[in-house]
Amino acid sequence: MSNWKNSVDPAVDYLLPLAKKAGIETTWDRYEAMQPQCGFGELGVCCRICWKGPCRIDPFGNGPQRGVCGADAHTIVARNLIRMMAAGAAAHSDHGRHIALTLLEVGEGHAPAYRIKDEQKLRNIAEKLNLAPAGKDLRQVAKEVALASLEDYSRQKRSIPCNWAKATLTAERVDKLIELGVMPHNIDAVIAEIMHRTHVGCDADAVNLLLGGIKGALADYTGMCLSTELSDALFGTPEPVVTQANLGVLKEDAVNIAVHGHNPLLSEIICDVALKMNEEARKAGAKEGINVVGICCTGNEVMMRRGIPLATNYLSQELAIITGALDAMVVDVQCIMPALTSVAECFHTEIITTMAENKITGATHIEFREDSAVESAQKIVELAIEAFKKRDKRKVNIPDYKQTAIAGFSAEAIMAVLSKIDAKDPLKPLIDNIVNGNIQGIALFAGCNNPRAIQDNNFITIAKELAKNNVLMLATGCGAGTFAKTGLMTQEATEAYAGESLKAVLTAIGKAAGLNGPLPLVLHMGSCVDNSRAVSVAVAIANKLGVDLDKLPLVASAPEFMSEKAVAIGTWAVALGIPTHIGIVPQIMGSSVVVEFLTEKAKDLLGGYFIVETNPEQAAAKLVAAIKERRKGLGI
Ligand code: XCC
Ligand code: SF4
Repeated sequence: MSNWKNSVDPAVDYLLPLAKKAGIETTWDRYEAMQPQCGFGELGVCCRICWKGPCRIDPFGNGPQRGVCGADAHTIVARNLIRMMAAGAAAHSDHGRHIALTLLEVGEGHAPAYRIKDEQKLRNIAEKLNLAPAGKDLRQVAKEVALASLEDYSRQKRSIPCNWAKATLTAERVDKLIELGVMPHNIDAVIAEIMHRTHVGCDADAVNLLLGGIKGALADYTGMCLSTELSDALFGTPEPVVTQANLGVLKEDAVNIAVHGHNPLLSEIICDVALKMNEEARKAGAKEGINVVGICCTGNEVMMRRGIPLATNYLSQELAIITGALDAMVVDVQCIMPALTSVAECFHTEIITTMAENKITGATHIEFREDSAVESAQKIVELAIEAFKKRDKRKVNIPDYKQTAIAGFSAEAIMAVLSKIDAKDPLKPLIDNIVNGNIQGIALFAGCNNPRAIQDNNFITIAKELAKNNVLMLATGCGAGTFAKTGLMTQEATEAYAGESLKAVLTAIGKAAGLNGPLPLVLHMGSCVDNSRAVSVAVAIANKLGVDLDKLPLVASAPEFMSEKAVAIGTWAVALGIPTHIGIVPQIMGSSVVVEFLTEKAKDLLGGYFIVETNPEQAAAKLVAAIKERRKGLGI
């Protein structure tokens, strides 16, 4: 792979040769060693669902066309795909359950480490869920909201939709999803149903399987949505905050602790505890005390709520250790490379797992429980300080790369900014500018990195192209990480890359909001679960215009996706009516039925559809075309 560039991140470029020299393997080495990857797997035509298999379908038509049980390529591809959606939904909604249970504890007065930081948000949620919060005591409201959320995991009546899905989408969309039989009634039941219908000898109709998958993806949406909103009630609704991103945020003279994973329940407490333990760190010789930094979506969570700097995004997580300056990496759930402990063996870094269901061999496990969150956090910080004492100064190589990033554009924050222009009707300036074409449309960037693409390159290339075409951009997850690391979440980026009319609008709004210049080119909306924030903005616009989501000039892109969660997110975006680009060829190409359904038929059924395009320039062109088509449909 000598001509292949691994990443456009300069910090990665700086550290990879050092890793190579030291004989430390990274994800890119393992990716290279894995070539060529299995062609059957790439097409999705390998089935391991029962032990009569594994079975694989010959894509050229010469060998077997059916598995031992008789399943054809379409059934096999569809089953594999919707199991991924179920896993994605399980991940997001288990995270959501954890937050909802904590909120319940707060309501019942059992979780002293937590409190309701944003009372107004909690009351707004209660309104949305029709819980009539007026006059009720805050703890009572917390309890009722938690129970209404947990109902979405336990309701048995199939005819009653999930509270959160119903309360957060347009009425027209809710009706459509119910009519198609894809509206979830119970997140857990829908996930179980996917596992059931894909068991050997069950659903063998590819389209019916895909509809089951779409229901699972909408269960994923439900879990993400409640996860985001309840986290805001507990930890505060994000507001714009200026911070920094990339590995240069690590400090030579500090105890560096990275929080990595997804769930803010522990990382929030670690941030609180770290503030109180600076003196201990200084006593151990760290002149600058404790420096907490983030990785992946835990990083996004604490970045947007607290301005904690973001060290890096998914694909370069190992490199945080290779700087030699990271004293502890605290991980919770999802997207944590099992390789971390092997890399850490070459350094003094403590890898600390915290969740009973997520351990890594070779890591130190400090179990996190809501009722003893502060004690766990203290132990973790103490361990980091101990590790710092063992740091080998000769191995420290902190890349001198970091960029300013403005994070924290929750839907509420966007409304607050817009209300500076029109307090009575905050959406009006945005909608007026969409209608008059100053803003051509809105694009949401989501998803991961994948070594199948040059790290961050697809995100950056597409964003610059869309900016030129006056598209307003939002980002979450590791996509947000990319933009933060590369300086595209700054006012300067707006000056440099936005098309004239977009620049004028962002400047007018930014100035009205007292920012002394434009809004950043890409608005940071948060972590993966926070994709639901983009939906709430879109739903507000759709309701105001009196149209459904599939009429809006709104597109989504996951140009470097890899996780099952991203498969679920992409699918619900399509189900909500959004043209959704993916920049990695999905493992479905072995079935013409599945491909055709997701890229074409879905459009008639749901309004949304997948666009598969690995070339970022062409992807941008296709996204712009999708936006133009929508504008035409609206007659604007
Ligand atoms: Fe994971 Fe959320 Fe993907 Fe990043 S973007 S690699 S899922 S951390 Ni959601
Ligand atoms: Fe083979 Fe059918 Fe078993 Fe899959 S379910 S492994 S196709 S026999």
